[in-house]
Amino acid sequence: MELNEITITKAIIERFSEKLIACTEVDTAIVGGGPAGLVAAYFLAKVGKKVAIFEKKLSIGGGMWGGGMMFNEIIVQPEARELLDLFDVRTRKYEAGYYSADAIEAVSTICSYATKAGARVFNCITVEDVMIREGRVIGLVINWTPVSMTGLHVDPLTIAAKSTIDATGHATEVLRVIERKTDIRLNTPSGALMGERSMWADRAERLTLENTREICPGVYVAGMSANAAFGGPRMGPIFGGMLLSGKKVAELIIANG
Ligand code: 48H
Repeated sequence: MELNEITITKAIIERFSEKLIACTEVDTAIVGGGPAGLVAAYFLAKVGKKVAIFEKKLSIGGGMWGGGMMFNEIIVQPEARELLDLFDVRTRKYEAGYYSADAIEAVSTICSYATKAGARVFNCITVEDVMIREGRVIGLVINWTPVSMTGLHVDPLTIAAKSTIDATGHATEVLRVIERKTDIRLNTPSGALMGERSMWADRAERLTLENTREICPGVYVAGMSANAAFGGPRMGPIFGGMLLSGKKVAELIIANG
């Protein structure tokens, strides 16, 4: 059989369109495919929720690929190691309370679990705005990342979501849009984004979990974004809080129906 380039082209266009159309209305839209977003996607998809991750970069994994300062190893605490066990990511004890894992194995394996559980990942798509009805976020406004990178004037498309997770890391991009463009008050002590504080790993890891919650109607915050939203410190290249936050946010969404 001779390969036909046009058949390949049609197959890609049709298959991608099917995938995107199927995700124009989802149970949960996850903004950001870093560790928190990927873990949340897995736990939601596993119980049958329709989940789509929108990731602005070409690759998923966020800040986890680079470990600490591009030394591509991550460190996790015993509680998070159990989660890595569940994902079949191999860990090695460094000393009591500290386990290491290969960052590349962690990202690729967790993503594999999430997609095989049914979560869809749309890379190269930036969430640039939200849709609001009666004080609630009911969906997202998306566009190709190269559109914003090149400054092209191209109008976006929209996705309806019963719930949204801001898992955009340090940037808190969804919350920034909500703060800038809507009258919605965030569920933080100040009612606004409080901003990330300087490094304090122990406190930061605890606060990441505590601050993983619904931050305004329809929007949950997870991972580094939770620290930045609630004024928590950063923690450096320890990833247990990110992974456990992804699990917690999925559990909250499942509990809220
Ligand atoms: C689509 C977007 C948008 C947008 C951003 O940064 P991440 O890895 O986030 P987490 O919270 O899963 O993990 C944080 C961790 O990687 C980290 O940075 C740590 C532990 N830092 C400690 C320290 O002290 O520095 O992933 C977020 C993802 C990225 O891939 C972005 O490209 C993506 O979100 N993203 N995707 N639309 N508007 N904004």
